[in-house]
Amino acid sequence: MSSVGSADSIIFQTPLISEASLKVFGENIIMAKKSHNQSGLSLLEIVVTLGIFSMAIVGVSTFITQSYKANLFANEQAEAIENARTGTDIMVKEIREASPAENGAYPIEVANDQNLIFYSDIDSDELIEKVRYYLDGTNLIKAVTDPSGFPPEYINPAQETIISRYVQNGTEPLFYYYNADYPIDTVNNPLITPAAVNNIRLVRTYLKINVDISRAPDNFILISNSQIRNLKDNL
Ligand SMILES: [Ca+2]
Repeated sequence: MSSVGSADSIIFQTPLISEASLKVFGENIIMAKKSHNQSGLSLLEIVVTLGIFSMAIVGVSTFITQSYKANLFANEQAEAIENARTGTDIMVKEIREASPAENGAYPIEVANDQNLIFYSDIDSDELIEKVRYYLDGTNLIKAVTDPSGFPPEYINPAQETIISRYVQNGTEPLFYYYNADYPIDTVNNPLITPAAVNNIRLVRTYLKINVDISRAPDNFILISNSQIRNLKDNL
């Protein structure tokens, strides 16, 4: 009996231990499986997330770079236009005040497409300077020669300054010249260059400004007119 009993108890006890052990073991397996499955999914998720994140970073970087470039172009273009505008305003006033030179020369000496030489008191010191505006590549240059000696001569070295950069006229004229019959006379105007200086009454400056030649649609055109006061026919 006891043996049976013990056998029973053995029989009885063994399943108890086995069941518990199996349960724990089974849970461990399930947990291990779960754990294994979780780590697998996480790795996949990490890869996918990293992929998406990388694409997002590239996208954001590209956007920021393009925005920065666009902004940089806009700022540089605005600055170039402002400089050209300021330079042109001064140039227009100086051309308007063109006067006979200290040595008696005619107010305008050379009137070509991209080269204008005239005389004007540009610094209000009651002496007439010789002024030259010309295009050198994409730079609009101003060259000023002070008179000296007696009788006065214009033999001093010219003081050159860059008035405007990024002038993209290429071969297009920087200056157009008009006679006293403009705007009625549209046949002879603008005058053929080099213009006969005696016929000039009005000078039109034409600047095409662009800091980046590859962005031609963004050309900024600056046009100004100078009616030369001392050459008006009614004086
Ligand atoms: Ca002067």
